Amino acid sequence: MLTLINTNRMVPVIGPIGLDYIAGSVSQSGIDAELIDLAFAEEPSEAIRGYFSNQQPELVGLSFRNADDCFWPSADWFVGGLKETIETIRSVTEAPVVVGGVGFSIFAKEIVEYTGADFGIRGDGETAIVELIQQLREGRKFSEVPGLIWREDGRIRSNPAAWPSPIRLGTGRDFVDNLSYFKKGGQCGLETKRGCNRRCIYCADPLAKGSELRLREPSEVADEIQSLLSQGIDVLHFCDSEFNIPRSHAAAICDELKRCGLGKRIRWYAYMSVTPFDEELASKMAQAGCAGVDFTGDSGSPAMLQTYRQQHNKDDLACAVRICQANDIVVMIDLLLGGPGETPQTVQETIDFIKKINPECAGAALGVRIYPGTGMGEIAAQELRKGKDSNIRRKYEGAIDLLKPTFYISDALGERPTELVRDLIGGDERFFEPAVEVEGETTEEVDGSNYNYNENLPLIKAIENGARGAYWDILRQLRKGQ
Ligand code: B12
Repeated sequence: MLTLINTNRMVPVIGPIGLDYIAGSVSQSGIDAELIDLAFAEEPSEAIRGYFSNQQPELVGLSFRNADDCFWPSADWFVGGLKETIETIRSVTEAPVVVGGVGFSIFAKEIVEYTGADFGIRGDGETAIVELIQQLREGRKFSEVPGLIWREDGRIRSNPAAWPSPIRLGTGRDFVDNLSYFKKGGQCGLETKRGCNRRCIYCADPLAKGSELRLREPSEVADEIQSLLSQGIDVLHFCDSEFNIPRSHAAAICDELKRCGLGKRIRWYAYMSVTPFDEELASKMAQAGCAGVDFTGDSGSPAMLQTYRQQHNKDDLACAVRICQANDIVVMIDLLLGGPGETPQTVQETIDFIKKINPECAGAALGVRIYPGTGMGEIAAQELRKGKDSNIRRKYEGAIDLLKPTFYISDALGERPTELVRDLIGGDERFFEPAVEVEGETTEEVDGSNYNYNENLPLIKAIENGARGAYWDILRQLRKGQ
């Protein structure tokens, strides 16, 4: 028997959809699985001790979604908590522990090392965990388990990431209490594909999901939506890195949802790249139930778009906003301010441009989380080799350790970059602003003006009061209503 544990206690709660998919695959292989959901536990260590007082599984699998909240200056870090959870598990069971999840996969070896876990699986969990259980039962040929990280002869060994292609996922979605997540988290996730073939310098998605696009059959996605609908869930968030890459698949998904009559029964949101996008796709999306899109806009400065290795230009972004609005799709633009070469002028250029193209809202995130194995990781390493650390922001002491929240904010923005950005925004309510530290607290705890979803109290309250949808859309409406 396999015991799966959701370790993500961030609120508003987001369902551990990876565990739903994994449980589907494990049960198809004839292995029983049970869930300890720490998101809903009052006292996590009590919940763990209580469970193991009368259960002895053959393997304990922990899902680790967020290594940190990726938000400066909050910089909330969760790997320390994961280590404590593993220590608690060790004190009550001899069963081996395996960790997986996006946050895990970005830092796989480092996390196995830091937390003392027996195993980790980098990449997709569905087939890898079944193979691990089989190898634990007989053979112990760990080199045959896709994506596995394990200890052998005092060192850590690893197999290539588990990114099977094509992917076929279970559609039952009945392992996790999705309805409770929906009521407390306002939306429910599902995927239409995995992987991203773009090379944006800051993005960790290719580390966790691979650079190959691994598509799901549209009919499988529609079946999954039917399962969620039958559980009472009708507001969804596609969990693809970018829904419209490739465009043909996005269009095929929309066609299928329309064909099944789902477009009128659900509302959904997605992350999207600014290109490829056009009238026809927007119209298909609207007919398939799309309520809103969060574009990876990044910047309104051509120089910064090039630095980030974006494929779109300013005109594409302006055009994408117009097309959405013509199709009643609400638009959020995610900005990434403070990257290499950012200056007060490029920030001003971006903010002025966003004001002009007038999306419903824009997130002005300041500070780029630096991940090892990305373009940002290389830039930061090069600067550090030259003895330059003035662009690096962090809250921890000692040597720079990218496992811990480490950000890049161009020093050209001066001593008080947050104030600079907020001044340029000038109180324009379409923008979610970077948070300012107020006596050790960040402003989201004070006035809810930013869009860190970690402990976002106004958001939690709105969902309790019945709000549903993407968080930026709920926050946007809250502000309008004020
Ligand atoms: C969609 C999304 C969102 C949506 C979620 C909508 C929803 N209803 O689900 C929203 C907008 C709400 C969101 C919010 C946040 N997100 Co987000 N999100 C994503 C995204 C794009 C997809 C996540 C997902 O669900 N994937 C699909 C599932 C099925 O995949 P999975 O969880 O990885 O599971 C698979 C494997 O990892 C593995 N696995 C999982 N568990 C286990 C367990 C075991 C034992 C094993 C063996 C394997 C295994 O198998 C699974 C199936 O193959 C990812 C990036 C990405 N492309 O993955 C970022 C991402 C996870 N988010 C991230 C962050 C930071 C956040 C926020 C903290 C941001 C913030 N400050 O507000 C919040 C956290 C919210 C919360 N309560 O947890 C970061 C985490 C990075 C990090 N440093 O750890 C990511 C990686 C984006 C990024 N590159 O920065 N997010």
